[in-house]
Amino acid sequence: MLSTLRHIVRPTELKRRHALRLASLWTGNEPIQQDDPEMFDLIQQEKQRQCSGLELIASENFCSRAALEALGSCLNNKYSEGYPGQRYYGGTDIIDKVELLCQKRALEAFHLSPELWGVNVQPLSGSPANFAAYTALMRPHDRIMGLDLPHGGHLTHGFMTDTKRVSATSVYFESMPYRLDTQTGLIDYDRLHQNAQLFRPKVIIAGTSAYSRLLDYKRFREICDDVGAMLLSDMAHISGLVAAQVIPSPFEHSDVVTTTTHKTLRGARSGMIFYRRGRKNPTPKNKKVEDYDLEERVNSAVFPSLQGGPHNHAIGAVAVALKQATTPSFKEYQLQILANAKAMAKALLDRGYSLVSGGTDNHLVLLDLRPKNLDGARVETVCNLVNITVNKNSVPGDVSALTPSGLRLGAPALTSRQFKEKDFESVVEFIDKAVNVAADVKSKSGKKLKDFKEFLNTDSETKVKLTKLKQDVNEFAKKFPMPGFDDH
Ligand code: DSN
Repeated sequence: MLSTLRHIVRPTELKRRHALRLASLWTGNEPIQQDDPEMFDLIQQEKQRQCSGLELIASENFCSRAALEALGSCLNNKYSEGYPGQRYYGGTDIIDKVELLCQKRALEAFHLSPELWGVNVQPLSGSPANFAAYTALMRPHDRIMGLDLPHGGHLTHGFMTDTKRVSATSVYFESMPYRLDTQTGLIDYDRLHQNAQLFRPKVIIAGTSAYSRLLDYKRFREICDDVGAMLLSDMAHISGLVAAQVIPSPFEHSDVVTTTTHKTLRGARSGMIFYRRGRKNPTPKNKKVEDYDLEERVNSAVFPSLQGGPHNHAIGAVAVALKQATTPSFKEYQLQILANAKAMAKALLDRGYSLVSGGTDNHLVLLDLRPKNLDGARVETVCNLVNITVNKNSVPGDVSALTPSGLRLGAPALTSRQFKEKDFESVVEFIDKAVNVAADVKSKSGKKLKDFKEFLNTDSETKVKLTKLKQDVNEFAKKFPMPGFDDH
């Protein structure tokens, strides 16, 4: 009996002791390759994907090595609820310096005087920054107008459908979108103005997620002044271009400016809210002499209303990127983004493609696939199989969000890999090949996206074409340098 029991208990006990021994040997200083080979392997795979593919998501970029080093630093370890000089935790003297440095660099990067602008660098990303800005500017159920998502706006700008208030912005506030003129693909400012006169919003948002033209901030300001609204500009997509002063800045005309920090700005993932300080400009309809009171409202909206401890590693890494954003090389980089986006637009037009608004003035193009009898979902699926990373996107007139007709293509990430105009012509050639595969498969498969995907995965002739295209894409992409990490 005893020996049987020993037989049952012993292996378990041995395992327990072995685990304990291993645990006692663990110091926390082991490299990830040793400590967590499974995660290490996934990271290697993702590195490979990034290095061997063509990254065209307009909101993505490759962060610098220096910023990634700050992101993966000991700054991650510190709690610091509150603001510099007024924290709810001890040991924050250095963290205070990190946050103050980030604030100072943020104002410098966007050419702002600290007398006229302040900045909160604690928002965790763009959506939290926007919701904090709304919380600062509005009471629940106050009215807001932003560009409709299917017309190029962002979810957080108040997106709702006929049957559902999708974004929390439309749940907690009353949202009325403005749209593009579907003929020109440009924002219909006249219509926005008319509707704003009726809707009387508290806040109008000048910001976009998939719009390839410049915004007329002066016009937004005039509309705001006419209807007594505040102007919030969300420059997330274009903040690098704004910092480099290669496109118009929203700051001159806005009350509040929000942004992410990892798109054209090329920093770590985070968010910022800039707010006006000092005397308000009188408007034709409001000549009262008043000072802005946004600092306290914005800061308390971020913490304690919506967030807890700031992500100090992200704030440190953003500070690094903001320093880079003041250099001549950064300006050159932003000019190259504009040149590359234009080259991509031209190459697409030369091949007979249709672009919403007919071209681009910024970092992205929005391809309308309807004339090709295709949609963004099918082309995105094919591109994915050959390591071209793009995203399907609605274009004006679309009804389905699942199979929208557009494809959004951005230049920032590949420009960070030193791609020039002629390289973007090659990129368009690869995209064109993927579109041709999509057209061929669509003509041979059933009506549904499911049928299309099944055919793609099973038809041997298509598989051969895709394998060849992927190989060509990989060979081409690997020739370019990758900032931030080594490709092995
Ligand atoms: N999701 C980002 C974009 O792709 O535009 C914005 O937050």
